[in-house]
Amino acid sequence: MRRILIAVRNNREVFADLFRAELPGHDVVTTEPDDETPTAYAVVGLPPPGLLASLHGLEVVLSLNAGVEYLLASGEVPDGVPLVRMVDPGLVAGMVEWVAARVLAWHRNLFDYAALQSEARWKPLPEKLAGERTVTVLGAGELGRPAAALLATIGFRTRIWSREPREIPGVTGFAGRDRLAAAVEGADVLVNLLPSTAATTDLIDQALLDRMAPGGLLVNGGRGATLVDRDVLAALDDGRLSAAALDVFRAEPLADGDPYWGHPRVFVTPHVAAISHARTSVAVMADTIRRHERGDPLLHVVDRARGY
Ligand code: NDP
Ligand code: OXD
Repeated sequence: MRRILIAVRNNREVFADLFRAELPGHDVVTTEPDDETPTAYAVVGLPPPGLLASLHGLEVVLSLNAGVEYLLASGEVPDGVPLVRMVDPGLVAGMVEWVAARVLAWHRNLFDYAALQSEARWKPLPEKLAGERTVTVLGAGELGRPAAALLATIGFRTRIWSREPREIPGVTGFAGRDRLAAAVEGADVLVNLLPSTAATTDLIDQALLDRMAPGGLLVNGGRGATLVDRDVLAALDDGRLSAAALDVFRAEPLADGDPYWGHPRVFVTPHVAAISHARTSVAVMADTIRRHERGDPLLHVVDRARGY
């Protein structure tokens, strides 16, 4: 009976019951084992330091998160043990909805109308058609591709940027660092859905923001480390950006007193753009375990050299 350790932070018993239903022949535990039985599978979000290193017999580490920079930085996933990141239909749906909600709220002046209502002011604002706006999505992965596809379906002129060329109907693709500036040139909206890696750290800086059309929107659903925060705040203060919708931050939770909290043109959500729902994510992770035990290639294994 192979052991599955559920070491997620919240709702461990909910996850464990769903795993027991999916994989009845396995020993599903929710506390750190103190016996000699190997732990074949560890299901983790942000595990406490030392946990992964303390397990023996690990065959696969299953991340509840799509972004795995914390796990890679810990150095605790043993060499040779595959780390499988979360790719889950619930997570995809959440991110696509959150990105569309933020882009549409800005496009239809809903942030401004909320401010006008707080002053009881009846003031129609100039409107544009979606087809008159350009949106650039950074990251053409599991989340970036469907987000860009929906924005294009709504009617926005949509571009996407990735390392390797990716084709999405109705979306203009750009690939490679030397095409980043072209991807962002004249964009009204910049959406970040990149993973946090050495190559993406501080990528969205003053020089890149200056490529956008004046008065645009920045949407960050990827990771906080991709933004140079002082450059974002400066662009908001002088009107180069008219708003920023931020879900992720360099340090989370966002500290008391952080300038983002009080900025009238910053719209903060607490890393909830897409969450791993227990039901859908356990179905995906159980499928990974079945694949492993059948000897089929695993899907969504993190490339540690690339960092995602
Ligand atoms: P994927 O690994 O599927 O996609 C990553 C994309 O980024 C790929 O298109 C990849 O290019 C591109 N990319 C990576 N590095 C570079 C680079 N240096 N230059 C250009 N393109 C690059 O990830 P997901 O779409 O599943 O998730 C993206 C991120 O979203 C996660 O890593 C996580 O940080 C964040 N996230 C945030 C959540 C939230 O609630 N806010 C929830 C879930 C995820 P290529 O296609 O060429 O490989
Ligand atoms: C993430 C996630 O990577 O919640 O942010 O999956």
